[in-house]
Amino acid sequence: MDKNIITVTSPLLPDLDEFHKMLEDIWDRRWITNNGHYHKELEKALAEYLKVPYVSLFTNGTLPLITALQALRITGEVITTPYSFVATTHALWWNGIKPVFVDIDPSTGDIDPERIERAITPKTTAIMPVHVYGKPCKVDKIQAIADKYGLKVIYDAAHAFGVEVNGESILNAGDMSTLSFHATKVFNTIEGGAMVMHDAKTKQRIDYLKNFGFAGETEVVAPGINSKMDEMRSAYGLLNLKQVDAAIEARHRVAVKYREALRDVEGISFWDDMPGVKHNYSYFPIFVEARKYGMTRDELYFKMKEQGVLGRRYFYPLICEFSTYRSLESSTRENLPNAYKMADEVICLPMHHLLGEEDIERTLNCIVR
Ligand code: T4K
Repeated sequence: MDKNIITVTSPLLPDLDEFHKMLEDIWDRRWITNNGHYHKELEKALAEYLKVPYVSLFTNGTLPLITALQALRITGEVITTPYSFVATTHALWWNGIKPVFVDIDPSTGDIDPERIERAITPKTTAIMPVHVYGKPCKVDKIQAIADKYGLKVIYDAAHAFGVEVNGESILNAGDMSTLSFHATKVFNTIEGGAMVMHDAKTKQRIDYLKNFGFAGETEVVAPGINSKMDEMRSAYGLLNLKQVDAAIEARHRVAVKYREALRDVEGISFWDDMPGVKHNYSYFPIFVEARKYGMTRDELYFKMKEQGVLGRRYFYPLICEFSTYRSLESSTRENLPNAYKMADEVICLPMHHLLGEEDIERTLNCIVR
Protein backbone atom coordinates (compact mmCIF):
# COMPACT_ATOMS: atom_id res chain seq x y z
CA MET A 1 0.00 0.00 0.00
CA ASP A 2 1.36 3.45 -1.03
CA LYS A 3 2.48 5.24 2.15
CA ASN A 4 0.91 8.50 0.95
CA ILE A 5 -2.54 6.96 0.78
CA ILE A 6 -4.70 7.21 3.89
CA THR A 7 -7.15 4.30 3.90
CA VAL A 8 -10.48 4.13 5.69
CA THR A 9 -9.07 1.47 7.97
CA SER A 10 -5.95 -0.55 8.61
CA PRO A 11 -5.84 -3.97 10.27
CA LEU A 12 -4.76 -4.43 13.87
CA LEU A 13 -1.84 -6.86 13.56
CA PRO A 14 -0.34 -8.97 16.36
CA ASP A 15 3.35 -8.84 17.20
CA LEU A 16 5.03 -11.13 14.66
CA ASP A 17 7.44 -12.75 17.15
CA GLU A 18 4.63 -13.60 19.54
CA PHE A 19 2.56 -14.97 16.68
CA HIS A 20 5.51 -17.03 15.52
CA LYS A 21 5.81 -18.63 18.98
CA MET A 22 2.15 -19.59 18.85
CA LEU A 23 2.57 -21.03 15.38
CA GLU A 24 5.45 -23.18 16.68
CA ASP A 25 3.14 -24.46 19.40
CA ILE A 26 0.43 -25.26 16.84
CA TRP A 27 3.04 -27.10 14.73
CA ASP A 28 4.06 -29.09 17.82
CA ARG A 29 0.47 -30.02 18.59
CA ARG A 30 -0.25 -30.94 14.97
CA TRP A 31 -3.85 -29.91 15.56
CA ILE A 32 -4.75 -27.14 13.17
CA THR A 33 -8.56 -26.91 13.07
CA ASN A 34 -11.80 -28.55 14.37
CA ASN A 35 -12.24 -27.09 17.86
CA GLY A 36 -8.55 -27.07 18.75
CA HIS A 37 -6.71 -25.66 21.77
CA TYR A 38 -6.56 -22.02 20.64
CA HIS A 39 -10.12 -22.14 19.31
CA LYS A 40 -11.35 -23.10 22.79
CA GLU A 41 -9.10 -20.49 24.41
CA LEU A 42 -10.37 -17.72 22.15
CA GLU A 43 -14.03 -18.60 22.72
CA LYS A 44 -13.42 -18.44 26.48
CA ALA A 45 -11.41 -15.22 26.33
CA LEU A 46 -13.97 -13.50 24.09
CA ALA A 47 -16.92 -14.46 26.32
CA GLU A 48 -15.08 -12.88 29.23
CA TYR A 49 -13.93 -9.78 27.36
CA LEU A 50 -17.32 -9.17 25.77
CA LYS A 51 -19.24 -9.91 29.02
CA VAL A 52 -21.49 -12.49 27.34
CA PRO A 53 -22.37 -16.04 28.46
CA TYR A 54 -21.42 -18.01 25.31
CA VAL A 55 -19.47 -17.41 22.12
CA SER A 56 -19.17 -19.71 19.13
CA LEU A 57 -16.39 -18.83 16.68
CA PHE A 58 -17.00 -18.80 12.93
CA THR A 59 -14.84 -18.46 9.86
CA ASN A 60 -16.36 -15.09 8.92
CA GLY A 61 -19.20 -12.77 9.92
CA THR A 62 -21.67 -13.85 7.23
CA LEU A 63 -21.96 -17.53 8.16
CA PRO A 64 -23.16 -16.92 11.75
CA LEU A 65 -26.00 -14.82 10.29
CA ILE A 66 -26.98 -17.63 7.93
CA THR A 67 -26.62 -20.20 10.71
CA ALA A 68 -28.63 -18.17 13.26
CA LEU A 69 -31.57 -18.12 10.83
CA GLN A 70 -31.24 -21.90 10.36
CA ALA A 71 -30.93 -22.58 14.08
CA LEU A 72 -34.05 -20.57 14.92
CA ARG A 73 -35.89 -22.10 11.92
CA ILE A 74 -36.79 -18.67 10.58
CA THR A 75 -39.00 -18.71 7.46
CA GLY A 76 -41.33 -16.41 5.50
CA GLU A 77 -40.53 -12.72 5.98
CA VAL A 78 -37.96 -10.97 8.14
CA ILE A 79 -37.95 -7.27 8.94
CA THR A 80 -34.55 -5.70 8.45
CA THR A 81 -32.70 -2.51 7.56
CA PRO A 82 -31.51 -1.48 4.10
CA TYR A 83 -28.71 0.61 5.65
CA SER A 84 -26.01 -2.00 6.17
CA PHE A 85 -23.41 -4.10 4.38
CA VAL A 86 -25.05 -6.37 1.83
CA ALA A 87 -24.21 -9.53 3.84
CA THR A 88 -27.05 -8.77 6.27
CA THR A 89 -29.75 -9.24 3.63
CA HIS A 90 -27.85 -11.90 1.68
CA ALA A 91 -28.07 -14.11 4.79
CA LEU A 92 -31.87 -13.94 4.51
CA TRP A 93 -31.79 -14.66 0.79
CA TRP A 94 -29.56 -17.71 1.27
CA ASN A 95 -32.23 -19.08 3.62
CA GLY A 96 -35.06 -18.45 1.13
CA ILE A 97 -36.47 -15.71 3.38
CA LYS A 98 -38.05 -12.54 2.01
CA PRO A 99 -36.47 -9.37 3.40
CA VAL A 100 -38.86 -6.58 4.34
CA PHE A 101 -37.02 -3.28 4.60
CA VAL A 102 -37.99 -0.77 7.27
CA ASP A 103 -36.62 2.78 7.37
CA ILE A 104 -33.91 3.96 9.75
CA ASP A 105 -33.89 6.50 12.53
CA PRO A 106 -31.86 9.43 11.15
CA SER A 107 -30.44 10.18 14.60
CA THR A 108 -28.63 6.79 14.78
CA GLY A 109 -28.68 5.10 11.36
CA ASP A 110 -30.31 2.04 12.99
CA ILE A 111 -33.72 0.57 12.15
CA ASP A 112 -36.52 2.79 13.48
CA PRO A 113 -38.57 0.72 15.94
CA GLU A 114 -41.55 3.06 15.45
CA ARG A 115 -41.87 1.79 11.87
CA ILE A 116 -41.49 -1.94 12.53
CA GLU A 117 -45.04 -2.78 13.60
CA ARG A 118 -46.69 -1.60 10.41
CA ALA A 119 -44.38 -3.86 8.35
CA ILE A 120 -45.43 -7.02 10.21
CA THR A 121 -47.59 -9.48 8.24
CA PRO A 122 -48.82 -13.02 9.07
CA LYS A 123 -45.63 -14.29 7.37
CA THR A 124 -43.23 -12.31 9.58
CA THR A 125 -41.14 -14.56 11.84
CA ALA A 126 -38.22 -12.40 12.95
CA ILE A 127 -36.55 -8.99 13.07
CA MET A 128 -32.92 -8.64 11.99
CA PRO A 129 -31.58 -5.22 13.02
CA VAL A 130 -27.98 -4.02 12.68
CA HIS A 131 -26.08 -1.92 15.23
CA VAL A 132 -24.73 0.10 12.35
CA TYR A 133 -21.26 1.66 12.92
CA GLY A 134 -21.52 0.06 16.40
CA LYS A 135 -24.30 2.47 17.44
CA PRO A 136 -26.66 0.45 19.64
CA CYS A 137 -30.20 -0.12 18.40
CA LYS A 138 -33.15 0.67 20.64
CA VAL A 139 -33.15 -2.92 21.86
CA ASP A 140 -35.90 -2.58 24.50
CA LYS A 141 -38.39 -1.20 22.01
CA ILE A 142 -37.48 -3.87 19.45
CA GLN A 143 -37.83 -6.64 22.06
CA ALA A 144 -41.25 -5.31 23.17
CA ILE A 145 -42.50 -5.57 19.56
CA ALA A 146 -40.96 -9.03 19.15
CA ASP A 147 -42.62 -10.24 22.36
CA LYS A 148 -45.99 -8.79 21.36
CA TYR A 149 -45.98 -10.60 17.98
CA GLY A 150 -43.99 -13.71 18.94
CA LEU A 151 -41.01 -12.86 16.72
CA LYS A 152 -37.34 -13.80 17.10
CA VAL A 153 -34.65 -11.11 17.07
CA ILE A 154 -31.23 -11.69 15.54
CA TYR A 155 -28.82 -8.77 15.77
CA ASP A 156 -26.19 -8.29 13.12
CA ALA A 157 -23.60 -6.89 15.52
CA ALA A 158 -20.74 -7.05 13.00
CA HIS A 159 -19.73 -3.50 13.98
CA ALA A 160 -20.49 -3.70 17.69
CA PHE A 161 -17.48 -5.47 19.18
CA GLY A 162 -17.19 -4.43 22.85
CA VAL A 163 -20.06 -1.94 22.73
CA GLU A 164 -21.87 -1.60 26.05
CA VAL A 165 -24.93 0.29 27.26
CA ASN A 166 -24.92 1.20 30.95
CA GLY A 167 -22.23 -1.39 31.61
CA GLU A 168 -24.00 -4.23 29.80
CA SER A 169 -22.90 -5.72 26.50
CA ILE A 170 -25.19 -4.86 23.61
CA LEU A 171 -24.48 -8.39 22.38
CA ASN A 172 -26.80 -9.80 25.06
CA ALA A 173 -29.87 -8.29 23.37
CA GLY A 174 -32.26 -10.41 21.29
CA ASP A 175 -32.11 -14.17 20.73
CA MET A 176 -28.65 -14.15 19.15
CA SER A 177 -26.04 -11.64 17.96
CA THR A 178 -23.39 -12.12 15.33
CA LEU A 179 -19.96 -10.50 15.00
CA SER A 180 -17.49 -10.04 12.15
CA PHE A 181 -13.77 -10.32 12.79
CA HIS A 182 -12.81 -9.33 9.24
CA ALA A 183 -9.48 -7.55 8.71
CA THR A 184 -11.32 -4.22 8.47
CA LYS A 185 -12.96 -4.53 11.90
CA VAL A 186 -11.91 -3.13 15.30
CA PHE A 187 -10.99 -6.66 16.37
CA ASN A 188 -9.91 -8.99 13.59
CA THR A 189 -8.81 -12.58 13.05
CA ILE A 190 -8.00 -11.85 9.35
CA GLU A 191 -11.31 -13.43 8.29
CA GLY A 192 -13.52 -14.52 11.14
CA GLY A 193 -16.68 -14.03 13.11
CA ALA A 194 -18.74 -15.28 15.99
CA MET A 195 -22.18 -15.86 17.35
CA VAL A 196 -23.24 -14.87 20.85
CA MET A 197 -26.01 -16.80 22.55
CA HIS A 198 -27.61 -17.01 25.99
CA ASP A 199 -27.45 -20.69 26.96
CA ALA A 200 -25.32 -23.82 26.72
CA LYS A 201 -27.95 -25.78 24.80
CA THR A 202 -28.03 -23.21 21.98
CA LYS A 203 -24.22 -23.06 21.92
CA GLN A 204 -24.15 -26.85 21.54
CA ARG A 205 -26.61 -26.72 18.65
CA ILE A 206 -24.68 -23.95 16.91
CA ASP A 207 -21.43 -25.88 17.36
CA TYR A 208 -23.08 -28.86 15.64
CA LEU A 209 -24.42 -26.68 12.83
CA LYS A 210 -21.06 -25.10 12.06
CA ASN A 211 -19.50 -28.57 11.80
CA PHE A 212 -21.82 -30.22 9.22
CA GLY A 213 -24.32 -31.11 11.98
CA PHE A 214 -21.99 -33.72 13.53
CA ALA A 215 -22.93 -34.58 17.13
CA GLY A 216 -20.44 -37.47 17.27
CA GLU A 217 -18.25 -39.53 14.98
CA THR A 218 -21.20 -41.23 13.26
CA GLU A 219 -24.15 -39.01 14.16
CA VAL A 220 -25.43 -36.05 12.15
CA VAL A 221 -28.31 -34.19 13.81
CA ALA A 222 -28.94 -31.43 11.26
CA PRO A 223 -28.00 -30.32 7.74
CA GLY A 224 -25.09 -28.26 9.01
CA ILE A 225 -22.42 -26.35 7.17
CA ASN A 226 -18.67 -25.98 7.54
CA SER A 227 -17.89 -22.61 9.09
CA LYS A 228 -15.23 -23.41 11.68
CA MET A 229 -12.32 -21.18 12.55
CA ASP A 230 -8.86 -22.72 12.40
CA GLU A 231 -6.08 -22.70 15.00
CA MET A 232 -3.87 -20.09 13.29
CA ARG A 233 -6.58 -17.48 13.23
CA SER A 234 -7.70 -18.36 16.76
CA ALA A 235 -4.14 -17.80 18.04
CA TYR A 236 -3.91 -14.55 16.07
CA GLY A 237 -7.20 -13.49 17.69
CA LEU A 238 -5.90 -14.20 21.19
CA LEU A 239 -2.95 -11.89 20.53
CA ASN A 240 -5.14 -9.15 19.08
CA LEU A 241 -7.49 -9.33 22.05
CA LYS A 242 -4.59 -8.20 24.27
CA GLN A 243 -4.18 -5.00 22.27
CA VAL A 244 -7.73 -4.20 21.23
CA ASP A 245 -8.39 -1.80 24.15
CA ALA A 246 -5.37 0.30 23.18
CA ALA A 247 -6.54 0.30 19.55
CA ILE A 248 -10.03 1.47 20.56
CA GLU A 249 -8.48 4.22 22.71
CA ALA A 250 -6.37 5.36 19.74
CA ARG A 251 -9.53 5.46 17.58
CA HIS A 252 -11.27 7.48 20.29
CA ARG A 253 -8.49 10.09 20.13
CA VAL A 254 -9.00 10.37 16.36
CA ALA A 255 -12.77 10.83 16.86
CA VAL A 256 -12.16 13.61 19.39
CA LYS A 257 -9.90 15.47 16.92
CA TYR A 258 -12.35 15.06 14.03
CA ARG A 259 -15.22 16.35 16.15
CA GLU A 260 -13.25 19.37 17.40
CA ALA A 261 -12.32 20.40 13.87
CA LEU A 262 -15.65 19.68 12.17
CA ARG A 263 -18.07 20.98 14.80
CA ASP A 264 -18.52 24.39 13.18
CA VAL A 265 -18.27 23.44 9.52
CA GLU A 266 -21.51 24.52 7.88
CA GLY A 267 -23.21 21.61 6.07
CA ILE A 268 -21.17 18.83 7.72
CA SER A 269 -22.71 16.86 10.56
CA PHE A 270 -21.64 13.84 12.60
CA TRP A 271 -22.65 12.01 15.76
CA ASP A 272 -21.39 12.57 19.26
CA ASP A 273 -21.04 9.74 21.77
CA MET A 274 -24.36 8.53 23.18
CA PRO A 275 -24.87 8.92 26.94
CA GLY A 276 -24.21 5.68 28.89
CA VAL A 277 -22.67 3.98 25.84
CA LYS A 278 -19.15 2.55 25.66
CA HIS A 279 -18.37 3.03 21.97
CA ASN A 280 -15.76 1.22 19.89
CA TYR A 281 -15.18 3.99 17.29
CA SER A 282 -15.31 1.44 14.49
CA TYR A 283 -16.37 4.06 11.91
CA PHE A 284 -16.53 7.84 11.76
CA PRO A 285 -19.37 8.76 9.38
CA ILE A 286 -19.93 12.39 8.41
CA PHE A 287 -22.96 13.65 6.50
CA VAL A 288 -22.67 16.25 3.77
CA GLU A 289 -25.65 18.53 3.23
CA ALA A 290 -24.82 19.77 -0.27
CA ARG A 291 -26.92 22.93 -0.18
CA LYS A 292 -25.25 24.23 2.97
CA TYR A 293 -21.75 22.84 2.37
CA GLY A 294 -21.62 24.06 -1.23
CA MET A 295 -20.45 20.71 -2.56
CA THR A 296 -22.18 17.36 -2.92
CA ARG A 297 -21.10 14.27 -1.00
CA ASP A 298 -19.65 12.76 -4.16
CA GLU A 299 -17.75 15.94 -5.02
CA LEU A 300 -16.16 15.89 -1.58
CA TYR A 301 -15.55 12.12 -1.75
CA PHE A 302 -13.68 12.42 -5.08
CA LYS A 303 -11.78 15.51 -3.93
CA MET A 304 -10.55 13.52 -0.91
CA LYS A 305 -9.65 10.61 -3.18
CA GLU A 306 -7.59 12.89 -5.47
CA GLN A 307 -5.62 13.91 -2.41
CA GLY A 308 -5.01 10.33 -1.35
CA VAL A 309 -7.57 10.28 1.46
CA LEU A 310 -9.70 7.22 0.88
CA GLY A 311 -12.91 7.67 2.84
CA ARG A 312 -15.67 5.21 1.98
CA ARG A 313 -19.36 5.71 1.24
CA TYR A 314 -20.56 3.03 3.68
CA PHE A 315 -23.52 2.33 3.10
CA TYR A 316 -24.15 3.59 -0.41
CA PRO A 317 -25.88 2.23 -2.42
CA LEU A 318 -28.48 0.91 0.01
CA ILE A 319 -28.90 -2.88 0.02
CA CYS A 320 -32.40 -2.45 -1.42
CA GLU A 321 -30.91 -0.75 -4.51
CA PHE A 322 -28.95 -3.84 -5.61
CA SER A 323 -30.49 -5.89 -8.41
CA THR A 324 -31.50 -8.84 -6.19
CA TYR A 325 -33.62 -6.64 -3.95
CA ARG A 326 -34.70 -3.59 -5.92
CA SER A 327 -38.03 -5.05 -7.06
CA LEU A 328 -39.24 -5.78 -3.52
CA GLU A 329 -42.26 -3.67 -2.49
CA SER A 330 -40.39 -2.38 0.58
CA SER A 331 -37.38 -1.11 -1.43
CA THR A 332 -38.89 2.19 -2.53
CA ARG A 333 -37.66 5.70 -1.74
CA GLU A 334 -41.17 6.48 -0.40
CA ASN A 335 -40.87 3.65 2.15
CA LEU A 336 -37.27 4.45 3.10
CA PRO A 337 -36.76 8.23 2.90
CA ASN A 338 -34.28 8.45 5.79
CA ALA A 339 -32.15 5.57 4.55
CA TYR A 340 -31.93 6.99 1.00
CA LYS A 341 -30.99 10.42 2.38
CA MET A 342 -28.28 9.02 4.64
CA ALA A 343 -26.85 6.87 1.85
CA ASP A 344 -26.68 9.99 -0.33
CA GLU A 345 -24.89 12.10 2.28
CA VAL A 346 -22.48 9.77 4.08
CA ILE A 347 -18.70 9.50 3.94
CA CYS A 348 -16.88 7.38 6.50
CA LEU A 349 -13.61 9.15 7.26
CA PRO A 350 -10.38 7.22 7.79
CA MET A 351 -10.60 5.71 11.27
CA HIS A 352 -8.02 3.34 12.73
CA HIS A 353 -5.42 2.94 15.44
CA LEU A 354 -2.42 3.98 13.28
CA LEU A 355 -3.66 7.41 12.17
CA GLY A 356 -1.18 10.10 13.19
CA GLU A 357 -1.53 13.88 13.55
CA GLU A 358 -0.43 14.40 9.97
CA ASP A 359 -2.99 11.95 8.58
CA ILE A 360 -5.77 13.55 10.60
CA GLU A 361 -4.71 17.01 9.42
CA ARG A 362 -4.56 15.92 5.78
CA THR A 363 -8.04 14.41 6.06
CA LEU A 364 -9.47 17.50 7.74
CA ASN A 365 -7.80 19.83 5.23
CA CYS A 366 -9.89 18.21 2.50
CA ILE A 367 -13.09 19.08 4.37
CA VAL A 368 -12.56 22.27 6.39
CA ARG A 369 -12.36 25.39 4.24
N1 T4K B 1 -22.74 -7.48 8.54
C1 T4K B 1 -22.23 -6.25 8.50
C2 T4K B 1 -23.02 -5.13 9.07
C3 T4K B 1 -20.96 -6.02 7.94
O1 T4K B 1 -20.46 -4.77 7.88
C4 T4K B 1 -20.24 -7.11 7.43
C5 T4K B 1 -18.94 -6.91 6.80
C6 T4K B 1 -20.81 -8.40 7.52
C7 T4K B 1 -22.07 -8.55 8.10
C8 T4K B 1 -20.12 -9.62 7.00
O2 T4K B 1 -18.98 -9.94 7.74
P1 T4K B 1 -17.75 -10.73 7.01
O3 T4K B 1 -18.35 -11.96 6.38
O4 T4K B 1 -17.11 -9.80 6.02
O5 T4K B 1 -16.84 -11.07 8.16
C9 T4K B 1 -15.45 -4.54 3.98
C10 T4K B 1 -15.32 -5.91 4.58
O6 T4K B 1 -14.88 -6.89 3.66
C11 T4K B 1 -16.54 -6.41 5.26
O7 T4K B 1 -16.11 -7.34 6.22
C12 T4K B 1 -17.28 -5.30 6.00
N2 T4K B 1 -18.51 -5.73 6.57
C13 T4K B 1 -17.54 -4.13 5.07
C14 T4K B 1 -18.26 -2.99 5.76
O8 T4K B 1 -16.31 -3.64 4.61
P2 T4K B 1 -14.91 -3.66 1.57
O9 T4K B 1 -15.24 -4.25 0.26
O10 T4K B 1 -15.23 -2.24 1.80
O11 T4K B 1 -13.38 -3.92 1.99
P3 T4K B 1 -12.04 -3.47 1.23
O12 T4K B 1 -11.31 -4.67 0.83
O13 T4K B 1 -12.37 -2.45 0.21
O14 T4K B 1 -11.24 -2.79 2.43
C15 T4K B 1 -11.51 -1.48 2.91
C16 T4K B 1 -10.20 -0.80 3.26
O15 T4K B 1 -9.57 -1.47 4.33
C17 T4K B 1 -9.16 -0.80 2.14
O16 T4K B 1 -9.31 0.32 1.33
C18 T4K B 1 -7.85 -0.74 2.89
C19 T4K B 1 -8.15 -1.43 4.19
N3 T4K B 1 -7.63 -2.80 4.24
C20 T4K B 1 -8.43 -3.85 3.85
C21 T4K B 1 -7.95 -5.13 3.89
C22 T4K B 1 -8.82 -6.29 3.47
C23 T4K B 1 -6.33 -3.02 4.64
O17 T4K B 1 -5.61 -2.05 4.96
N4 T4K B 1 -5.87 -4.30 4.73
C24 T4K B 1 -6.62 -5.38 4.37
O18 T4K B 1 -6.16 -6.52 4.49
O19 T4K B 1 -15.71 -4.59 2.61
